[in-house]
Amino acid sequence: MTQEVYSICFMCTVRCPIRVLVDNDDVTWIEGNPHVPGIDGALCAKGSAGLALLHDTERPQHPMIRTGDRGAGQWRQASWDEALDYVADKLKAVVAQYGPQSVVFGERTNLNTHISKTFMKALGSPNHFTHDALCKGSVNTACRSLTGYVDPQIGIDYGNTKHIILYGRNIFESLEIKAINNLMKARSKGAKITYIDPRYTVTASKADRYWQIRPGTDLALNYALINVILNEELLDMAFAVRWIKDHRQELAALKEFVKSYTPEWAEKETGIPAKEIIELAREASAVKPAVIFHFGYRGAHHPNEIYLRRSILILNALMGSLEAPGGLFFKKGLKAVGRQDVGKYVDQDFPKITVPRFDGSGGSRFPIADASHGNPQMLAHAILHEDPYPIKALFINRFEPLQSIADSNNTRRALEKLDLIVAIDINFSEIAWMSDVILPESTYLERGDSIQVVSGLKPQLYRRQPAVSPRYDTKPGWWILKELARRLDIGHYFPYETIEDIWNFQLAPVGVKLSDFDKKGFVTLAEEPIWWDREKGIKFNTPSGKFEITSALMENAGFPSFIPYEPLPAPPPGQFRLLVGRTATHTHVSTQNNLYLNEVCPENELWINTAQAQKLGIKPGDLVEVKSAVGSGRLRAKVTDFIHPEAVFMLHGFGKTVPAQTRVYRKGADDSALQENISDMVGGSPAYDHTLVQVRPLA
Ligand SMILES: Nc1nc2c(c(=O)[nH]1)N[C@H]1C(S)=C(S)[C@@H](COP(=O)(O)OP(=O)(O)OC[C@H]3O[C@@H](n4cnc5c(=O)[nH]c(N)nc54)[C@H](O)[C@@H]3O)O[C@H]1N2
Ligand SMILES: Nc1nc2c(c(=O)[nH]1)N[C@H]1C(S)=C(S)[C@@H](COP(=O)(O)OP(=O)(O)OC[C@H]3O[C@@H](n4cnc5c(=O)[nH]c(N)nc54)[C@H](O)[C@@H]3O)O[C@H]1N2
Ligand code: SF4
Ligand SMILES: [Mo]
Repeated sequence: MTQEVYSICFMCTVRCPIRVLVDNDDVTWIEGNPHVPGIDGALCAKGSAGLALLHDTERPQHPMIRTGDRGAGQWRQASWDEALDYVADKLKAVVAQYGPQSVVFGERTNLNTHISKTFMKALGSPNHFTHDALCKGSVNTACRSLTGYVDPQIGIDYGNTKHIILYGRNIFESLEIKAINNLMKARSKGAKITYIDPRYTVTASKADRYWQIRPGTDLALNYALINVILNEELLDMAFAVRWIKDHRQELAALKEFVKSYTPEWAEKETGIPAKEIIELAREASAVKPAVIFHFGYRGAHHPNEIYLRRSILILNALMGSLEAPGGLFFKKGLKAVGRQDVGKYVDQDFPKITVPRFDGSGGSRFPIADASHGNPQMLAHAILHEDPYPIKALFINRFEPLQSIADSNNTRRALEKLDLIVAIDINFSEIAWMSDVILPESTYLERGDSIQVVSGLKPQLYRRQPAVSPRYDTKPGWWILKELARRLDIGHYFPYETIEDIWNFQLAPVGVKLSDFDKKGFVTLAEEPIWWDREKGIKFNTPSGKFEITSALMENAGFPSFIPYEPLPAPPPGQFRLLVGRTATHTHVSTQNNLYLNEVCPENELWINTAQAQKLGIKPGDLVEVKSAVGSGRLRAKVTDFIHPEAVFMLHGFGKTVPAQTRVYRKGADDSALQENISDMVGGSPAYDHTLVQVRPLA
């Protein structure tokens, strides 16, 4: 008989709710949860390819202990007891000699992050980091500097917008199902899309206005937009008076600051006609506050990124589009509906940790970056230079330091120095292949995870539950960490045996029962959307309780709230800015070897402008070498007018070196081997789009 299991997709970290059909302990069908508005049964290509992941024979099938040199691919099969004893013994030796701070734990934020953090706190190390800074650290800091909230606490009301402006937010390829379903609904009601990117993407093809901006010049565009809005008095004055701190002085100072940044000036910098910049300002203002200037995630990463993200958020404030239908809103959590938060093991009492973090996050190096996530781009530096102290052991869970941190050759050199590398993974990733022990996790279809709280206009709870039993000798991450903790005599911080124990512990304070999830796979805690009163009730979380154009967070740390525009020099002849991004059919670096997805997109290509390719003698499909100051790669050329002449582009996540991933082995090039490890030291993001590369045809 067919069973129906409601769960949560994990082919990427968007975590769409799913319904899985199961026959004889095998998955026969996966679809979006039809009960969830905005999902309406939809699933993306990656979500459907969960079936191929489940049955993949090219994933680790049992614990493995390295027998040959690091990265040589020589392993012996081990039982869980043996592998965990091995890790615990090594870890004890490292801690005894170098102290607990010499252990670093890196992971992609996931539902069990409260358990991983518990592990590190119990061990006595401050060095847990997540991927966050690599994804959107400067967005996080920009949001905090102006509103007091981090970006995950700010929602976007796609469904009711009348105009959305996207700066390299390639939303129809780098997608989230709910967001694009809602945006398509808004579009059918007449909403406009303006898309800005040096590269013509699928999103560009759906936009009403597309600007092929010169790479790295979005800040010039925004200063000019602010100039027009203030000079033509296009702003939402009622909102400004009520919610912008010291609005009179701040708006006057802002007007003065942008005085020389006219649309005509911006045209020279960006390549966008002045007339069109003025038109956008007027069009956006005409539908305010139902307008969204999307703060973006990954487009335009340069060392001054924080100022770009801040300028985007300031445009929203000028349009009054904060806590406005069709604009941005502040997400409401469990407290907003009078409930307590879900239980988290990390909220227990731990011995105090006084050593600083290894990455200088929230401290000496990145004073205002979000230290609850850290700055993983410092990993190689900290290991190689023992700065601020020796790092000797690395735990990696659901994260790929060898492809997700810029300058992977340097990361590889640093990892060589470690006494212990442990990878909890579902694939033979680059890091798994380089580790000493692989602890294979069961896939999301074979395991349950901690409860997911989805804050928003209506706070909701979701649950990932196992749809089928594990195909191989794999275990859930929460089990692995508990078993390891037990061997390190810190097991009492992990008071659970089963996933049901975890769920019950988490739900007890909320007053929700497990059976409440049975009918539809989720629990909604509000009947109607919760909006704060725009007159009286917006709870900005800044020191002033208002939107802070001059930011206390930035100024108190010695950073100016604004910087004069500094032109990004055009690349010298024969060189290009290397831009990177995602495709709809792959997740970052995880799915390239997936049987189905590999068939759709088996390798990456180098997008290069037609005129530039001609100058270099490159024809479509030619093999080219791309070289930066730190690395090189080879891939085929895609010669196209759809990219700005100053830039080249490649998809992230290819150029893999692990032979066990046979479908993708050595296909295409790895962007992380080319990118220089440069950061926005204020915001915290790496400047992934800043590197210059040379391109030459290979005979
Ligand atoms: N299919 C799929 N969807 C995903 C993901 C995935 O892995 N696969 N990952 C999810 C995650 S974690 C994230 S962070 C988001 C990322 O979503 P996006 O932020 O939309 O990220 P990218 O795909 O990296 O696209 C970045 C775009 O920015 C452009 N760009 C580069 N430089 C500039 C510039 O100077 N100015 C402008 N205006 N544009 C520029 C690039 O050409 C590229 O098209 O996607 C999410 N959705
Ligand atoms: N060079 C470069 N670096 C980047 C980016 C870029 O465009 N270029 N993009 C940045 C962005 S936006 C982001 S969000 C980050 C993402 O960085 P990552 O989180 O590193 O990337 P992912 O591909 O999401 O996942 C990485 C690892 O998780 C493993 N994995 C997948 N599912 C599971 C699971 O269920 N359990 C376990 N244990 N492991 C699992 C995969 O096998 C893979 O090894 O990268 C950032 N870094
Ligand atoms: S966007 Fe696709 S892969 Fe990501 S969680 Fe949703 S369905 Fe799964
Ligand atoms: Mo991301």
